[in-house]
Amino acid sequence: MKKILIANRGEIALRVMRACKEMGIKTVAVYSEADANALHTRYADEAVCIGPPPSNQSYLLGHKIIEVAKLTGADGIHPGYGFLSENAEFSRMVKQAGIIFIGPSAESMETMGSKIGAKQAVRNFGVPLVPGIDEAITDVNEAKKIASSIGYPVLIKASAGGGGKGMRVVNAEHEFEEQIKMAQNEAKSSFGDDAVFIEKYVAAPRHIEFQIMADNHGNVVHLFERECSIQRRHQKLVEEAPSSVLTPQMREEMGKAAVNAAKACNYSGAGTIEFLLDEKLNFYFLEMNTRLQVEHPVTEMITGIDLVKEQINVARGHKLSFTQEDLKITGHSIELRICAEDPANNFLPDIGKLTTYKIPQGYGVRVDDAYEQGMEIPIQYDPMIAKLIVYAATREEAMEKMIQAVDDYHISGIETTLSFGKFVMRHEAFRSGNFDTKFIDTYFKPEMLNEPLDEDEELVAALAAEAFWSKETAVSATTNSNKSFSAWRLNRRQ
Ligand code: MV4
Repeated sequence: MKKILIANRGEIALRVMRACKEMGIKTVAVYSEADANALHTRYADEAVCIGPPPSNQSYLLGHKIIEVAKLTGADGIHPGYGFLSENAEFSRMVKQAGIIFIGPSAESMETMGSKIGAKQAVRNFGVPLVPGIDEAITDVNEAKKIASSIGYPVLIKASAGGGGKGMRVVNAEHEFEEQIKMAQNEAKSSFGDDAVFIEKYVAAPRHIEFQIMADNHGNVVHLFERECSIQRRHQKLVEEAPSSVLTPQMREEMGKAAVNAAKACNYSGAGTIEFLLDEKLNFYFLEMNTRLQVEHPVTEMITGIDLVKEQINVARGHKLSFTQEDLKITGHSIELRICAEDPANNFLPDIGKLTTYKIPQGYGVRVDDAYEQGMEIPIQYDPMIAKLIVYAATREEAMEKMIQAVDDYHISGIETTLSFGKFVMRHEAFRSGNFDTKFIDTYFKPEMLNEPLDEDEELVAALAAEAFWSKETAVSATTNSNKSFSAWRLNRRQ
């Protein structure tokens, strides 16, 4: 493979391009009109506009992307995450065009894309499942009997659902029949597939996922776990590796189950097996993601493996460059997703112009981003603007490093989740490792973001406020004057 088209944008496009450049592989960027000046467009060796800003008129147009790959002579396509990264039809089209799709086969994607299909595939491979039914419900009375046998509350899930969509908790038998019918209707209208199944509801689970790498020579390894329980409405905000609750024995057991789940679908490339961990530390298979994930850097930091380079080498037919025995956890890594969202305003998107954008630096500080000072955050795409990743010898040091890196990250012009990251790092529940997927609902309130200012900060805030208000007064008194007063001059006692 001598030239790769990156069918994505933002930080992941740059991330993949950097790996390509280090490998001496040429890169092709595709971009929408909204990304004409984007960094990934400038960083690639070649860049081709594929349409107007809406994703369904640009980054989701598989046939157009393949056409650009042919025109530029790209012999590989890397889909990144999101967009077409788990689209089996696209990976087939790429293969039919004689181009290498850097990812798993269409068959693996399809097996794991259906929650019922994924459970049926892994259940005979020693992968523990949540007690429930692994078939689409056709007979409500039969399902009701099984729900009673596993015990309420139960969870109704849409097989084609994902990210929490299409889930309903049923607390008692008398609700069951109506909830099943509503779940089937909702699944039909949302996903075009009314297949639903039930599972025992695992209250307040932790979300632990295992990174998998598989080559086309029968080698399948896990690269340990990531803790992803700090989520808001199924959107991860803070991830770390390793988890603070896994014992070496649990890690070995879950790692084996993850490898077996990958083998169950003849997996190739980078993938992630998601587990639920209940309060008794029992783990259950949740689903498999057949793509490189946003949070892959924390795994890279504790293993020293460049996952994108491994993906490319697997796609070009190489064996994995390491065995399971070669892999060790060294240190601890934490990632904070920096999103253009206002945590003080229910995390609502807050896009705009980056009037200030200065990233932190230093030993063990990594920023995967895609913006420069002065750039506008386009409204059409995901509000994540960067990932702040820190690495240190211990979890305690990594938390302190994250706090310092957040303080050294200067963004103005938009609100971001930086302050939320600091709130998490300083919270006792997180610091002690005693948290689950309900952390934000349980502990976070917007007023907690206004950390008390220290004395100097108080003074500066007071001076700035006086400068502002006295300027207001001065301007109203000298509306005809076109003199510009510096804030300090305005600040002089009148
Ligand atoms: C569950 C569950 C409790 N019990 N399944 C959420 C999204 C989808 N990936 C599966 N999810 C869940 N499935 C059973 N049987 C709780 C969740 C869940 C969750 C899981 C992982 C991370 C965050 C979550 C937030 C809410 C609910």
